[in-house]
Amino acid sequence: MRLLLPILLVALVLSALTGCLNENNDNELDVFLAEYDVLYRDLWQLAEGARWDANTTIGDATSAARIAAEKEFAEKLGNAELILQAQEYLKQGDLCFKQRKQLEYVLLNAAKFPGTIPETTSALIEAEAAQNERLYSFEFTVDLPGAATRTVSSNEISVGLSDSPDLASRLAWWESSKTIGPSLRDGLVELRDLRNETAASMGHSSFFALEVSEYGMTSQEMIDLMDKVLVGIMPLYRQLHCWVRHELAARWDVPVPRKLPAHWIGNKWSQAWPGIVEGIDLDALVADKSPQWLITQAERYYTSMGFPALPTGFWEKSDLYALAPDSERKKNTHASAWHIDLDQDVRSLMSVEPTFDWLQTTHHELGHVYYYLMYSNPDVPFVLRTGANRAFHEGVGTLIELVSSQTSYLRMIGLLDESEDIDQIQWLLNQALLGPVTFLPFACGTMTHWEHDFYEEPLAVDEMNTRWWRYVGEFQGVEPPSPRGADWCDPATKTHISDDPAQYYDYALSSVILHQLHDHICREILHETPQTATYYERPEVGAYLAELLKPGATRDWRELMVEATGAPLSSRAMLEYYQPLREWLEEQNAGRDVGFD
Ligand code: X8Z
Ligand code: ZN
Repeated sequence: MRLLLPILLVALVLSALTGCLNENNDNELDVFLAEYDVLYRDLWQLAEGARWDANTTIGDATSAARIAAEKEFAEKLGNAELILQAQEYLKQGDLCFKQRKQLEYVLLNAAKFPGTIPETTSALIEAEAAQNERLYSFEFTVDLPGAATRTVSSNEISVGLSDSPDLASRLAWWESSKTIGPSLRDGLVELRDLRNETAASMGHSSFFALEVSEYGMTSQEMIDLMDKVLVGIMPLYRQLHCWVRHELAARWDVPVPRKLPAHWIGNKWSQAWPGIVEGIDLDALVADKSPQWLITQAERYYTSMGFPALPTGFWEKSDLYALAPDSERKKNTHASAWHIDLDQDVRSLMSVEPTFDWLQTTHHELGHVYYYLMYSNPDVPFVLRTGANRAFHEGVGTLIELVSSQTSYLRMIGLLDESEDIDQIQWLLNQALLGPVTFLPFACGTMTHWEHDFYEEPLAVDEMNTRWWRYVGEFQGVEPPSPRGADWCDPATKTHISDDPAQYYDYALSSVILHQLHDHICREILHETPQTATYYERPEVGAYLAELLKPGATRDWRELMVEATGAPLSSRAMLEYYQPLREWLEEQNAGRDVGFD
C-alpha cells in the first residue's frame, strides 16, 4: 500500500477526533477509508474540472475530455473489489455514523458509474456528455406576431414570457421555449435505460430509487413525503390559483378559465408566477444595476453575517455573465455552483443580467458556495464534503433568497425608498407567487411524480408527454395553450430532467427545511416576525448557520434538523408564514369555486 504510514497516521487522528475508534478491525477500515479519500479527491477534481470545461465551453473537444476523466473515475472508483470491500465493511455492526456514511458514499460513487458493467458505464458516460451538448448548443428562435423569426437566448425567452403584455406574444415565447424538447427525447430515453441498468447492477429498483437512497429512503417513501407536503400546501395553492385566474382573466378581458393556460404564467414551466401583483415591479428595482453589482451584493449579504469574503479564485475562475449574442462560445445557461477541488476552488456558472430573478439566483448560488467553504475543514473527509442531504444544500441559498427579498433588507441597501409605503399582504402575495406556494405543486407534484414514473415504470416513449401534461393539470391546475401530442417532449425542456436527474424533490424539501430554519432563527435568535425579518448585518445568524454547515455529511440530517430547530422536518413553519395571506385570499375569493380539477 502506497503512502501507508502517513495514511495510517491520518486515519488514527481522524478516528480519534470523531470517536470512531472501536476494538475490532477499525485500523484496517480507517486505512481503507483514508486511502479511498485521497483517491476520490484526485479523481473528483479531474472529473469536475473536465465537467466545468465542458459546461463553460460546449463542444466536442471539451466533451471528449470530460468523457475521458469520467471513465477514469469509473474505472478506479467503480471497481468491483472496492464495491465488495465497502459492502463487507458495512456488514459490521459496530460502525460509527461517520464510518458508515463514508462507506455508503463509496457505494453511491460507485453506483453512478459502476466498473462492474464497463460497457454500460462507458455508454452512459458518453450519452451524458452528448445530451449536455444537445442541451446547450440548441439555437432557440421566436416568431413574435408581425416580426421576422429571430434567434434568442434562454434569458430573453424568460423575460419575454414574463414581461409581454399581450397573450399572442406570450404564446410565441412559450412555444419557443418548448422547441428544444423533441431533439432531446431519444437521448433522454437512452440515458434513462442506461441509468436504470447501472442502478440495478447496484441493487436498486431504478435510478430514481438510487438517487432517493441518499436520504436513507425508498422511492415510495419519497413519493409519500412529497404527497404529504402537497396536502399541506394545496388549500393555500387553490386559493392563490383561483385569485390569479380571476385577476388575469380580468387583465386580458377573457372568461375565467378553470385551469390556467400555461402561456398566461410568466415562467416556462409555471414553477414561479412573476409579474402578477399590481404595483410591485421587482425588476425595476435592479434595472439600472450592473450584473457585477448583483453578485457582489449577494456576497455582501453573506459577509455582513460574518462569513469570509469569497476566495480570489472565485472571481478569477467563475463564469458569471451572459454571453454576447454574437459570441462563438456556447455555455450552459442554467445557474450552478461548483466545488472543483473539494477545498477552496469554488466557482459559479451563471448568465447574470440585471433582473430580480438573477439577484435571487446569485444569493442562491453563493449559498452553495458558502456551504462548500464551511465543510472544507479537517473534520470532514473529502468524500463527506457534501450537504447533510442534498435538500440542505439547496436550502441554504434559498433561505438567503427569502430574506434578501424582504422589504426591510431592500430598504437597508437602498433598492426600496424608505418613504415608499408597502402593503405587507401584497408583498407576501408576491412572495407566495414567486416562492414555495406555486413551486411545490411543480416540484413535489409534476417533476417528482413524472421522474418517478419515467424511471420506475419505466414510462413508454409515447406516454412521456401525455403523462407530463396529466400531472401539470392535476397538480398545478395548468393546461397547455393547445393539445401537446406525443411528438413533443416538454419535460425535457427542463434542464434537470437530463442533467440533474431524479433529484428535483431536493428543491421541494429545501423549501420546507428553509422555512423551519427561518422560523427558528426569527423566534430564538432575532426575536422578530418571520414575514419581515432579515439577516443582513446579523452575525449571530451567520454564526448559527456556520455551525449547521460545517459538519457537511458527517452528521445524520434528521438529527441535525432536530438539533438545529428543536423539531423533525415539518411544513408547519412554511404554512404559518403564509397564514395571513391565506386569510386574505379566502376573503377575496368568497363565493368563488376554488377547485381546478
Ligand atoms: O436549478 C436551480 C438552481 C440550481 S443550483 C438555480 N433551481 C431550481 C430550478 O431552477 O428549477 C433553484 C430553484 C429550483
Ligand atoms: Zn441550487
